[in-house]
Amino acid sequence: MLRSRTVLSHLLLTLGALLALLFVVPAAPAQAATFSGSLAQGVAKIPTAAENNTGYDRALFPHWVDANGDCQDTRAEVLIAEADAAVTYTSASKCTVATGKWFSYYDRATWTNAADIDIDHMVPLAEAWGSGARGWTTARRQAYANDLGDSRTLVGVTDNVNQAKSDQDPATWLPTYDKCRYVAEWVAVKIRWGLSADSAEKSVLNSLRVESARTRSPSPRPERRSATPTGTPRPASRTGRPRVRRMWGAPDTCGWGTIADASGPLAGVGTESSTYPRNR
Ligand SMILES: [Ca+2]
Ligand SMILES: [Ca+2]
Ligand SMILES: [Ca+2]
Repeated sequence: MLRSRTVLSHLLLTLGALLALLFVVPAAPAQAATFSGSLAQGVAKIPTAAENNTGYDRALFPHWVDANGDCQDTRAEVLIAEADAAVTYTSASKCTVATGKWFSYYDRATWTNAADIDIDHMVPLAEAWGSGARGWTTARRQAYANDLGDSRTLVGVTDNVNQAKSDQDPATWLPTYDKCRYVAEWVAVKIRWGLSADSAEKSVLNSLRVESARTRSPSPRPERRSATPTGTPRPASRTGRPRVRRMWGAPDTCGWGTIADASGPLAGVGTESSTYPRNR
């Protein structure tokens, strides 16, 4: 009797376990860490919200920091990563970059003196503040301002072009060249950091996306010789692949590719330049 009761309770327990397995609620999938898609999908993914820049102060975004403690700050790390030729340093300690070779895609200018290159926050700090960063911790704002985790967030460009751009978004400022690439990278950064776009900005992003889809022939514009101070052609890419210059109006190059969401561990902090994806 005792034995059969034990067997029965065993059976009931087993049955219960099986039922529990059948009805177990699967854990909610973790939020997607990466995204990819067309520019149209990217633009649609950005929430529309009024931009409020009240209270913005550049000091709220600590930069340039030296997150990995090798004495090279974020500016130096980007200069080293984006250089098309070996860099030299201002001293034997190799903390500060002196010379190299950099191509500024906004104006298609090439520079060899690091002092002529500014590291542009693709989505300016004030723009980020007004598009969601006002609610972040200082640590997150520092991660944003020093993001070495995605080559699109920080871009080495001609210093006076960066100063002309200042805090503007695409509604009021676009580079002379490669607008398609610029807008795709702008969208990528906004998605990566979960930032919103104001309605004027959204309508420009949408109009550019329509324009890029409508244009069928991505015929390159002739280059201005004067735009390249050194007068030398750009070298072949280090990977051996031909350089693809993303043109305004080229529908196949307006996608925003794969974007890693920066909502997880603070992106880019401590990333060494050797792993920093090159911004070409
Ligand atoms: Ca460093
Ligand atoms: Ca804006
Ligand atoms: Ca370094």
